[in-house]
Amino acid sequence: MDEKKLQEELQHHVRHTLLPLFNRYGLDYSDLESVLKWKPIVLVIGNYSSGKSTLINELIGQNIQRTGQAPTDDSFTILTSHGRAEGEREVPGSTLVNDETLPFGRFKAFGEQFIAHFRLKKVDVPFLENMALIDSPGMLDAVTEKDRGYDYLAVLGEFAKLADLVVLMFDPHKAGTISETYTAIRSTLPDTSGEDRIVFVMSRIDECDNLSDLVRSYGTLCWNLSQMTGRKDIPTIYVTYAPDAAEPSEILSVWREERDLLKKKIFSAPGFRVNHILQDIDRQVNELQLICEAMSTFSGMGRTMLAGFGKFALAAGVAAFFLTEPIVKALTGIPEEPMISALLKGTVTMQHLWLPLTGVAIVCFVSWLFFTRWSFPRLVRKCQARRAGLVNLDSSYRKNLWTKVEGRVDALLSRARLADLGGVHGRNLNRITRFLGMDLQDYYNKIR
Ligand SMILES: Nc1nc2c(ncn2[C@@H]2O[C@H](COP(=O)(O)OP(=O)(O)OP(=O)(O)O)[C@@H](O)[C@H]2O)c(=O)[nH]1
Ligand SMILES: [Mg+2]
Repeated sequence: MDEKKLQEELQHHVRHTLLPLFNRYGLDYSDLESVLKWKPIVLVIGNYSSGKSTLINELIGQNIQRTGQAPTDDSFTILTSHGRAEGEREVPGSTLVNDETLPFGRFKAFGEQFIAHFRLKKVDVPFLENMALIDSPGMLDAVTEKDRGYDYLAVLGEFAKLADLVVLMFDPHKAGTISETYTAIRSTLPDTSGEDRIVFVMSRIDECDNLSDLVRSYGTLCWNLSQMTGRKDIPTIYVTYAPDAAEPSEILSVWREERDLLKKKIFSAPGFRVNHILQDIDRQVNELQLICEAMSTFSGMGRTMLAGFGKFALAAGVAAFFLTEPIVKALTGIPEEPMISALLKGTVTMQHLWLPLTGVAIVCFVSWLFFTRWSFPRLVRKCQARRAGLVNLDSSYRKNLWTKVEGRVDALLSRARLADLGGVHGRNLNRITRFLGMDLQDYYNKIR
């Protein structure tokens, strides 16, 4: 199936089936909305002077991005065929973050300094019609937010959420020793982008004096990566060089194929888009399911309690119906003719009934007051205190998601009303479970 059509179909499905539920449970779905909004994105990040802009220029076939040996570029630049108006070659950040049709509205929060370092360049090459490349300022050592004027790593994280492929570049001189790179790999990227979306690249290999120098640099990068990712298995690292900048040599001819693989991977990014969207939907709907499951368990507990309380109130009501009158009569001497004797004579009128019914009404009122003012708030407090017990946390995946949503559950519980004891959460849970089990699976099958 055509990827673009599938994306539209998904967008429609999400809007109609899921958004009302996200709203109902107050779950932020702006990440998902942003991803659904626009075209596939490849984000190129890495050390300063690792060859990011050179690679982008090569892919595009034009010298569009400035390159240089020192930290050269301090802007995030989107390169795509998109243009707001005909003839407009460059769109400033202020326009990008205010354009509803683009997924960059959230970047406004990073402030003026960031917006001044954000832009879109319109490039008329066919492959950029259905995708966008993002060039980024190089990662540096010993910089603070103050130096950059905005939170660079947070910005990187936001772009990584949108990107279908994150190309992370190193060069042999600084094979993974830059502090911003360390933080990006250690925390920013794992939180925002799936592991399968990150491509590690060692560029500028022509600058290695010989093969053993190259092997040493490669080994250093592997070692540093394993330290940074905390994983024992080393991910694939593509090795590459820029043909225009490199002196031709025998070593390079061996790596030509690998360069081609990297380029192929980048050009095939639009193919990962639907998978990326499905992964995001999967994660967000699983979060929603956890919240709904917690609320459904809570409402089940509330209903059980209400049923028990109902039985008690019924028994108390029956007792009140028959006992109110004798008690009042014993205390005050009225009424003259008790309801029971009128009942036996078959002469019962409203006059005989008002006292027993008042007794029943008082019991109902007191029971209701007791339930709403004491039992229900107590149940809410109990569920808030032991909220992890409301859901099934049988896998580390669910435990991870739970840490993200338990605050939301707490907030929903603190606003719980008696209406929450109806079947609405159970029905919503069924809808969500059906979506995850059937609809989403169907979409996964379509892209296989
Ligand atoms: N020898 C050689 N030089 C390269 C290669 N790739 C890039 N260069 C050079 O390295 C320098 C840095 O390249 P850029 O593309 O500007 O690097 P960058 O990662 O965009 O750098 P910043 O934008 O500053 O972060 C430039 O002078 C390029 O000509 C390569 O494969 N081999
Ligand atoms: Mg650059």
